[in-house]
Amino acid sequence: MSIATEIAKRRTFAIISHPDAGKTTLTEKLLLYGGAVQLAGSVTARKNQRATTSDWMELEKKRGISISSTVLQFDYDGYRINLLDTPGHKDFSEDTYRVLTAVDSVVMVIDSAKGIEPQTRKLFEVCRQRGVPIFTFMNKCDRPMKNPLELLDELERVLGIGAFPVNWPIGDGADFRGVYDRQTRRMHLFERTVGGQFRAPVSVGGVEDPAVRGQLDDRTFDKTVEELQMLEHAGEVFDDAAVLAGLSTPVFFGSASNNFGVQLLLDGFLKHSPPPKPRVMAGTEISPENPSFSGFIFKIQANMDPKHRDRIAFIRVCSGKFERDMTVHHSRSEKKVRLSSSHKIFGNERETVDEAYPGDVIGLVGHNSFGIGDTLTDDPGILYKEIPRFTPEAFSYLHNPNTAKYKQFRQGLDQLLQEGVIQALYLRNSAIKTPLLAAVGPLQFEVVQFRLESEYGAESRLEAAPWTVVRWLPTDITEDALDALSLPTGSRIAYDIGKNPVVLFQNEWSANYFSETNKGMALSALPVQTARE
Ligand SMILES: Nc1nc2c(ncn2[C@@H]2O[C@H](COP(=O)(O)OP(=O)(O)OP(=O)(O)O)[C@@H](O)[C@H]2O)c(=O)[nH]1
Ligand SMILES: [Mg+2]
Repeated sequence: MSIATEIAKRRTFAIISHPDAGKTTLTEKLLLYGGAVQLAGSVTARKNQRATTSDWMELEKKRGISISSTVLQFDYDGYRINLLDTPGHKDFSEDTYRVLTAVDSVVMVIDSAKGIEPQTRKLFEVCRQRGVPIFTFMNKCDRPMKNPLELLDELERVLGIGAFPVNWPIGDGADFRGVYDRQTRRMHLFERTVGGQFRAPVSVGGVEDPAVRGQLDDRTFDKTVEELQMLEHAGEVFDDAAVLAGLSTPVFFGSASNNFGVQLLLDGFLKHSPPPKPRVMAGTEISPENPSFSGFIFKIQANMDPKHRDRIAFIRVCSGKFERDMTVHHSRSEKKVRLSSSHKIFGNERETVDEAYPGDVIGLVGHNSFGIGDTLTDDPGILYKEIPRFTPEAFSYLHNPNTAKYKQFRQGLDQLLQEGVIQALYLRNSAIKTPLLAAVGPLQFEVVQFRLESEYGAESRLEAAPWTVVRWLPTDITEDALDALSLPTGSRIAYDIGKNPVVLFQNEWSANYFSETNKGMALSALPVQTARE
């Protein structure tokens, strides 16, 4: 098969939303269509515990939330689908944002009882900035929900995106009867069954068909007919170009936990979502058909499978063809590396993969020098700069209470630093060698402690640190200039892992005061990327 054919059948997307809207549940149900029924449960380890359940999934199970993104690849209806389930909690949003750099479209899940929630809104903004097409799934229709017209209105009002309902819910909560497909004019009846099976669609000319009419009480019927007429009257048509430009979102209603409306979503998504697009690099476009292989690492995770205590670097292929055992240029080390251990990933399961094409996400094992954001390519002229950086807002010391286990403690911490779970800072002129951890949110500290203990057998103790704001100083600042800075009370100078100087402030006010008293000293809220010698 030609590379163009391979590219055309790839669909790479992320599922995003506020915590608890049902992303992981939806992911699991989508897998049923990829013939992955027996494995579907491995995504939600907290629901179906499997023998291979890894430790970090153990933590997810305990807390009932996703703490890290999951990669799944499967085939459906002639497509090769790369699906990424993301965590909704804002403390883990760095991982989610990195995933968004690796996908070509997203499915935004909304809890129909709650509407647009804050985290959904933030993630949406990132997608809009990147021009990523968005498909919307209004979930939990089996529970009392907001008026569907109001939900559409929220999309338009709160997010400022046009909304086109592809299907429409009939009733809700205990009275939820199914969805009406506005394009095929077919009604899909919902039946509550254990295990979330669904009944085959009933084909009708319209809701007035007696077979369907008989299923609905007068109130539900009247309401549905009225709503559908209103939608028709609005006269909006499905606009593919607007969807691809991220200006309009196709909306599907359903219930993930009941596996209802999931196939309609999947089929509608595949029909309208884009295959891999060219990537822009320093103003030039790298087309997926470019004969040179290229891709970038957007995620690193160790110890996913307790049976193989190793480290996987996830790469999104952007151009050319990947072949196992190929030798490529690694941007960070500027060295040639041979990629011999490549895997197709399915949750925490893996399988050797011999070739991959643009759009594919594959896992590379056994390269400790790989870092998040690195480019791997045949053509050293290609360098992707896709990975966003975040400002930490939570700070805490991490003590090692057991000196006999220092090695394990250090090894585990270094791994977690490489995964980008947290950053480490070291106070200047300090005798204390305890690492000061910095993270986007405090739940990450809990993840660090849990993983240190379960994966490295190292205990740790957290101690609150008094800062809430960090700012990077110019990298070329001299030690004398650092001595000369006038620091507000309670502020400290520290170094990041690349030995770049930063200032820690107790609050925003103190950071502003510093800028006033140290005129001309530029502070950056984003971590600088260069490492000082
Ligand atoms: N009633 C009902 N409950 C649902 C539905 N879909 C998901 N849930 C429940 O909602 C809860 C959250 O589901 P998850 O799939 O874990 O949510 P999530 O979006 O992955 O959450 P995070 O990953 O933590 O952001 C679980 O208890 C699900 O069983 C649905 O269609 N109807
Ligand atoms: Mg989840």
